[in-house]
Amino acid sequence: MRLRILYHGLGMAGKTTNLEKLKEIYTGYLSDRFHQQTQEGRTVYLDMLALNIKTRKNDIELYVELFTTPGQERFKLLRKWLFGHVDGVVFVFDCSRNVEENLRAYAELEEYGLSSIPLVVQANKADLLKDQSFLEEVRRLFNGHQVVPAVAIEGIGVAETFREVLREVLNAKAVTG
Ligand SMILES: Nc1nc2c(ncn2[C@@H]2O[C@H](COP(=O)(O)OP(=O)(O)OP(=O)(O)O)[C@@H](O)[C@H]2O)c(=O)[nH]1
Ligand SMILES: [Mg+2]
Repeated sequence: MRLRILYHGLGMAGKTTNLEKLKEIYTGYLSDRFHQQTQEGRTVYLDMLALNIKTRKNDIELYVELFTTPGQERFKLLRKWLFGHVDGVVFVFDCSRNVEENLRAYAELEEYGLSSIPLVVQANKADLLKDQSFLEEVRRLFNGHQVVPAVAIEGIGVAETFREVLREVLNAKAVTG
């Protein structure tokens, strides 16, 4: 089964960091990696990581492609294409930025018709949280979605986020056939 998962969020939210860490965690499962094009640490085009894994329950072989969207506004067309071919989304919420900014990035998903597909929220940069009640606010905002706290740069919460979105995507597939 082929699955595509998109990591979306504000520029600098930690999308690429998630893929870098997953690459380390799933070293033995790497299929390929191309299209990475960065300039001074920013994703210019897009990142992609492909994994060959098996489901634990019924041993189904999965080919999972993970993408990140570039933060820059000028890749609207690429985004439109990407967003049209996605099975699940990780919304990387940047806890070091305010809610309004993050919600603007979230609104882009709705614009592209991705609001009804499986979605997991990663509350990233949890190390920069001054106030734990902020996390509660994020949970309230995304009521109905899983919110996984993470410090992507340390690899914390990265695998949990990926497993959660995979679980939700597979559940959705099982329901829709
Ligand atoms: N403090 C902290 N910094 C983080 C964390 N995760 C990522 N960063 C840093 O945030 C910056 C941006 O991370 P990237 O992964 O490149 O972000 P991105 O979302 O891919 O950014 P664009 O490709 O420009 O959209 C880098 O300097 C990372 O080291 C985290 O959990 N905590
Ligand atoms: Mg990036």
